[in-house]
Amino acid sequence: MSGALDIKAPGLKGDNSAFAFDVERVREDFPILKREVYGRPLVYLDNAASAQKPRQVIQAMTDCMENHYSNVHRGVHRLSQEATDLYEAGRSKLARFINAGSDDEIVFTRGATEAINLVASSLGSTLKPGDEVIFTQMEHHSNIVPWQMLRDRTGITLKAVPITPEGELDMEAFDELLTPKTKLVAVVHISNALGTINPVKEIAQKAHAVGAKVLVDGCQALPHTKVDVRDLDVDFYAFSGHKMYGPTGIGALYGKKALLDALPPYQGGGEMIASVTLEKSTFKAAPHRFEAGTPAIVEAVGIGAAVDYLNGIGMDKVAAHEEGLLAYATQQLEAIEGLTLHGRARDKAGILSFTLDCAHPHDIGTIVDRMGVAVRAGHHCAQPVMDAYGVAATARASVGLYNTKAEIDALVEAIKTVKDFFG
Ligand code: 7TS
Repeated sequence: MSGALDIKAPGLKGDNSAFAFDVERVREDFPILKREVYGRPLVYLDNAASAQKPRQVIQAMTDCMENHYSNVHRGVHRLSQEATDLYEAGRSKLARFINAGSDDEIVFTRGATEAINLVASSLGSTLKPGDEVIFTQMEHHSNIVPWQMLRDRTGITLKAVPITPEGELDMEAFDELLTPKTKLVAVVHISNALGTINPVKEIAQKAHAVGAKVLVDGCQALPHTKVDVRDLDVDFYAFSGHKMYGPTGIGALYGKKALLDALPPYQGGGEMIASVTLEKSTFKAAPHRFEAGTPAIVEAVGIGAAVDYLNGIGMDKVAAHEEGLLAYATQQLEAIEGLTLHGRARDKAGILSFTLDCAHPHDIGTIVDRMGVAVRAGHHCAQPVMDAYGVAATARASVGLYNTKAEIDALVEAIKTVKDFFG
């Protein structure tokens, strides 16, 4: 196929972004997309919950386990050195992917949830009653609950930025909430429930002007768009591997080096110490001071392979493909009578939350599943968003780089079947 995408095999580096985006070629990389569900081709539109894995990621992890596996950072033997090199290479790839200042600014965690809890625990231990943390009504529960738990432990004050009917952050309200008492602003980059892309660069500038730090939950952003943490000038950036075509069990916290080094450790144990006596311990510098115990070694290799994979395509091409799908899906869904789309931000990613006036979201999810279409139904761990729209739940289709217009058509057909069933 002339001009077609040539995704490289694992281990081979190179930027293929000069090639055209050929979605059929991309789909070949994802073995699971060949399977059927209830006798119909799988249409996977639940990428915001977790994305499928290309064989390049699967093979890189298998290769690590078959040929290079050992514990890391502690062995003098050959395999331990190879495993350590592979593990650290995963860190380097992530650092370059988000344009961190150095590899030391990437702390491996279990995922975004643990990355946020790390900040809430470590930075949280430096806060005092009267200090304020601002989050937003658009957060996933993982960027709400840790702050409420911290408030209950320390007596800090929490403030929430409301959202507009279109599903954007109310920036005037944000300006009013922000004061010299604000120590941290915790905000989602792209909302998992609405698809809204938030102005995190502007938020960071404003927060820094009052001396506050900024933590961005980038879970939904990294798989879909180019992220440059230094251009955004955020202090912390949290994300998960499994949403960016990598494995579960790994993610990372980006943090500015000076900030990470100044924070107390999160968990204690092996590998994070400089020295231990029965009386006291001293700790390594970041990132190792935050990585107690044996880490997710094979998964670090997998997330590195996912970065190679995305770089091989080019994030500009991924974003453009998904923008096309979003525009098409929005147009198609809007044409369905009785369907309400929730979240109409001007700057939006490929997430379509909707309700039907004739059917509950769980019924929508169950019936479209019988037609091979996987969407999520529920509150999407964003109950305050549901409250804002006065609904208990929505059905949500979320696109990934391998989705096609034909799959959007399949979704639309499936929704029409739901309407016929209940209508
Ligand atoms: N932040 C956002 C914006 C998310 O979408 C999610 C997961 C998380 C944090 C938590 O990520 P984890 O990997 O630590 O669990 N979101 C979803 C979702 O939308 N449906 O299932 C999980």
